[in-house]
Amino acid sequence: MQTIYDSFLASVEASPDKALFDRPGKPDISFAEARDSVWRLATVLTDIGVKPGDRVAAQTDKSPEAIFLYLATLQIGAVYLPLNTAYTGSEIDYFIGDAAPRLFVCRPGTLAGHKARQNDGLRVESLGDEGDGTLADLVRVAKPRQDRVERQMNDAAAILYTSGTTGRSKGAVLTHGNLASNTAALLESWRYTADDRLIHALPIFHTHGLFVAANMSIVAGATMIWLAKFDDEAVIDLMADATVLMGVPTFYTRLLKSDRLNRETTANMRLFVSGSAPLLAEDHRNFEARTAHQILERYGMTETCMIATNPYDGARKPGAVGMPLPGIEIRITDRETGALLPRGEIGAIEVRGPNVFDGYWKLPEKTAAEFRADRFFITGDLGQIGEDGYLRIVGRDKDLVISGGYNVYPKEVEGLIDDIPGVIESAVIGLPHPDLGEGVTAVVVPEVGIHLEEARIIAAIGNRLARYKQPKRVLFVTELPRNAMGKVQKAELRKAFAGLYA
Ligand code: MLC
Ligand code: AMP
Repeated sequence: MQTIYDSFLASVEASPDKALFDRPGKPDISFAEARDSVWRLATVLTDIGVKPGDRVAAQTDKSPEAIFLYLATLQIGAVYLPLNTAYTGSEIDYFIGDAAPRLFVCRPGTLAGHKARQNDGLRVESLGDEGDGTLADLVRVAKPRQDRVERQMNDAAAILYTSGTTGRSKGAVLTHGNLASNTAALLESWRYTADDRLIHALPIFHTHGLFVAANMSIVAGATMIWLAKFDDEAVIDLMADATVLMGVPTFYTRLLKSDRLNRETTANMRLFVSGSAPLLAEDHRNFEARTAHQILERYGMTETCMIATNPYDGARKPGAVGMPLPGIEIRITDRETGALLPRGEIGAIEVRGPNVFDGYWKLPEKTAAEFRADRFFITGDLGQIGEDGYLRIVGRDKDLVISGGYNVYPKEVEGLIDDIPGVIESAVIGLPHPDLGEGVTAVVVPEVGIHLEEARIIAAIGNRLARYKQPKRVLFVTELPRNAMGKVQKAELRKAFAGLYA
């Protein structure tokens, strides 16, 4: 098995002149041009003092240059740490404090503010999506560094932060072996080759856009048709010249709203993939009726990369996430005892394989708590394997809302709302949302005699929490439903307000 970086070099060798990035309205970037930029970036990173094992954190807009930064980081044996562009200053403070990166790359417009963080151990530079930024200036005059630092499969390649159900976000450390093995399993399962042309409309700071979509294209030697963000009409326009789309369920909900989604506009496409959140069975069926394509739903997680997929050949079943990828084991266990459950019963989904991460950054105890003694990782999802052998996810054993494919951890939002004067307590829940799958909703108990307003609650947490984590609606109640143990019954709240966004 080769690292992602070595596979990238092999793709360059195989077809140097082929486009890695096809950018509508802008010149293509070939594999060889990409390698040149990566090599010059590697020189810049080395000159800055980034050593093997050091973290390179990036909060950049989506651009080919950000992918070059990722590859150059791997080339010099450092660890890539991408950050959601929606994170606010206080969220960034936490990530930088926790991960202690050697370099933090931000957007040009935010450089002045972030420069204050620079010190002997941390360099701050900027990188824009138009070839701009202080890092891009250094790259322009740098000589290419061609050699690469040898890495083993169990060395860290990346850290992705994922929030915990308690406390702050945890950094999931992914190894070169995790990324390489998962990419190989996906290429085989989805028959992805150098002939594919992927519409890349996902953000590149999460597993889906970076370790599934981009890694697969880099390793296969395929072309990515590069969109800064998802736009349903632009995606439909591009389908005539593309073969694959990977998206979160909201992509498909929005595509279905367009009159132009039909057999003709999708005729050139061979594969539509959905993941990161449950795809509505209704959307699966409507999509097939309109286009004759069955969306292929798969299941994954930051800590495990991709776990299961519906078959490429064979039935892609609505509401199911299919079978484990090659080399990966899945089992369903009793939530409390960990005992294996008979086929068909609902229990905890556990996974083992070369895809499963190394552990949480500097948190050995939290890591240990989420693994069984035999190295199965407890996903926190609840599921069932049917007589047909397909895995179905039926719920979550973790308090988590997934809005448009982004995870929101209620505890983090509740903590901030509870600090607002006049609030006794709050419960943050996800309610069915026609566009985002789940809409983040806060149910707040004000102090007796205190009048609180929805807008004031949202404004009070506004600059401390990424926009997608903020409640779409705030509801006020006199008390929260509790069980005999005093635990807030979120299921009751979800039932009571189920129609809020209908
Ligand atoms: C944007 N907004 C969201 C949101 N995305 N609010 C809630 N949930 C979201 N997901 C807010 C913005 O802050 C803004 O608020 C308003 O909605 C419009 O912003 P926008 O930028 O125009 O939004 P849009 O482009 O329409 O984005 C929606 C989206 C995007 C669904 C296309 O969120 C997206 O690309 N999601 C993909 C997430 C993803 O890649 N997840 C994979 C995680 S990996 P306002 O109020 O300021 O207007 C993983 C593992 C696995 O989970 O299995 O893959
Ligand atoms: P993240 O922590 O962002 O990687 O999110 C991972 C979580 O997304 C999983 O634990 C699941 O709860 C959810 N998820 C991913 N893919 C699917 C899917 N196809 N169906 C349902 N839930 C999914």
